[in-house]
Amino acid sequence: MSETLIAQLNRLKNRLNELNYAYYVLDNPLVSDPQYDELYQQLLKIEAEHPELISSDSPSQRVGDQPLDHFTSVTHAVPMFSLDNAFNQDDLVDFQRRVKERLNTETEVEFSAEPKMDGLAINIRYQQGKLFQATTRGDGITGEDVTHNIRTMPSVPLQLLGTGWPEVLEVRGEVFMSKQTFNNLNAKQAEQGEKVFANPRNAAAGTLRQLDPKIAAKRKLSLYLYGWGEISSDWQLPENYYAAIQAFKNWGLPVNPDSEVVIGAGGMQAYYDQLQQRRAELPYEIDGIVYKVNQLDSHQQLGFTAKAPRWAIARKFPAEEVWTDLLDIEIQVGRTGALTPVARLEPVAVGGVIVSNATLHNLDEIERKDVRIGDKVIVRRAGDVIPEVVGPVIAQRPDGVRKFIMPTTCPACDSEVVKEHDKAVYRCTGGLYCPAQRKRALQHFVSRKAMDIVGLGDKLIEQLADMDLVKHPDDFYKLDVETLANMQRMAQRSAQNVVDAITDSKQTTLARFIFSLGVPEVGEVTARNLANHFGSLEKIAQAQLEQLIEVPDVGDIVAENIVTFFQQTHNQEVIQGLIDAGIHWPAPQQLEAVASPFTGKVVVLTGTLQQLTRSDAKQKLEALGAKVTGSVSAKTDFLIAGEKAGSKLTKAESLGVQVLSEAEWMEMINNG
Ligand code: JCF
Repeated sequence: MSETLIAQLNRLKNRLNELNYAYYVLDNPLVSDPQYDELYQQLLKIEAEHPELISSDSPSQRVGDQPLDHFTSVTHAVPMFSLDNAFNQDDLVDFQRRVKERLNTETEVEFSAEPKMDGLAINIRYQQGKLFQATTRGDGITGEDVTHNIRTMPSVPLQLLGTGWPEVLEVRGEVFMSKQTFNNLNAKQAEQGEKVFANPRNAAAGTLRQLDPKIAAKRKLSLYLYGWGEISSDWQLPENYYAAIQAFKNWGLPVNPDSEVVIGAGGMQAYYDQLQQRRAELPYEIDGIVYKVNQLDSHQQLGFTAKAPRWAIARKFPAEEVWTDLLDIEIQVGRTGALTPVARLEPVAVGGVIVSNATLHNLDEIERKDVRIGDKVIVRRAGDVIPEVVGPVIAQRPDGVRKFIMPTTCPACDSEVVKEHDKAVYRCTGGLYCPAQRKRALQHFVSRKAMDIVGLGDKLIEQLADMDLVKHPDDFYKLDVETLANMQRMAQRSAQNVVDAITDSKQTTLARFIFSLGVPEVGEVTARNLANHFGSLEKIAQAQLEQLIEVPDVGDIVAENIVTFFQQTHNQEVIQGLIDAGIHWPAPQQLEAVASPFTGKVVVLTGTLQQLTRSDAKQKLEALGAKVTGSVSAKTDFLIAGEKAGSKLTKAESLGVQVLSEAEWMEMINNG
């Protein structure tokens, strides 16, 4: 065997390991995907020609050929503990007080703070720098050997990088599935008629529980390390926890980039606040924050209770997923007649609010999830997302549950219900005859991004519509203070405020007016594009299909909807009524005239702005000819970062995207 071939093979393996580390752990790719593939192919070629040179730490050996036929139990060298919980700031203040007392100190304690990953705890043992065994936490004393699955995870090194690692190194962390991977996986599972997972945690658990490593290899699990088990005495732990974790990172092991060192209860609270804010936009799910005393000799002094270390605590976020009873399924009729099944729930706290209704989307979803009336169901509310029913808890299904049946006539107007061709949507055919559709159209008309009439709430509109005082949007402008003051929960003063708001709304923009009409599938952006393109209501109303599809965002179906809408005598009458009531807007500005540093640029907004709302800022940028998008990529020209900007800012900086503060942006507009 030639020495040079072995040397060449080792060089390739080392290079691939390094590139893998840069990509998966540092999140900072050094080469393009094809360049990586090319090197990998070279490795495969040599190994194919010389199978005797294949070693278990080769990047080609992540996925074993044969499924296991059973799992093996493994007793942990050092038990795996869980954590005590804190549910509010007071609990954290208490925690620090206890720590200070036991350490006999008066000074504020330094803590490491890290997101608490919602996944599964794992122990990974390296011997002589090579991945030896990976085990689940199990009951903390014994777990199961899942080495075959952990090996497939690209972020887990088969061979530690660098030098100086101990002979035996056990690292501990959380295996999880990113939100993105989870969504892709479920979409694929559904498409193939396979089981969909309730949440990323279950998907990760289901994946680790597979005997065949090919499944884990396909599902892209992730790992962040947060601790250690046995470590041989040839390596000296650093002075603090945070530094120990960073040492792991330098050996090629993945650690959470969002962890920080904070001081005292105040520091813990500040970290909680900022992470809570970013929770929805984090790429992974978390159920709280873990704080650990940073100084490692203090860990010795503090020790353990029966089940958890005294030097650590988990501050829980409000649960985003809870179980409750599904009392009934009712039908809600939307603005365009779509029938949406809505779950009536036994009220329950989820994501920090009390929820008693949740969407079930459509009949297909109900059937796919097999949700039945009377079931115990999993309810989810993440960030600002509308609460939804994830699925039934089959193990707790009571006797006598019944299946939901889609009505054949509209519950609001008795008109026939039709199923839309090729879609999951059922629709009431009642149109504006249907009181439910009328109410939704009225609510849309006054909504914030439409005519923005504050004070005309949903309940008030329901009453006005039920009493036939308002049938169509133009009727709002005929309301007087007396009529409104007679409504439930209204007084003279609030009635006057509503009338004032209605009057104020008469001065608007063409884009808002178009949007408020509620033409099917004409949203805020399309309405603005129509207004900019045509410049006047008459031109839009008279436009032919061919002219309409020239407008950005407008396709065949939307164009058809627009033509049909303006052809209907009834709609023409309502529009005339609104114009007669005095609704007006300024003539549109000539868009071509505004040339600015933002013309033709792709801009992303993030963080909290001080001078403008997010939607006004977006409008302003668009008026300057910019395209405003939601996420940062290599195509982004500018990121405008308000206060508390988070991951978008980090990403922009790593991509070299120009970042502007709100003030810098304003200055550019004013001078440019
Ligand atoms: O992210 C987690 N779920 C997590 C769990 C983080 C930690 O730092 C932990 C943990 C469980 C036990 N630390 C311990 C000691």
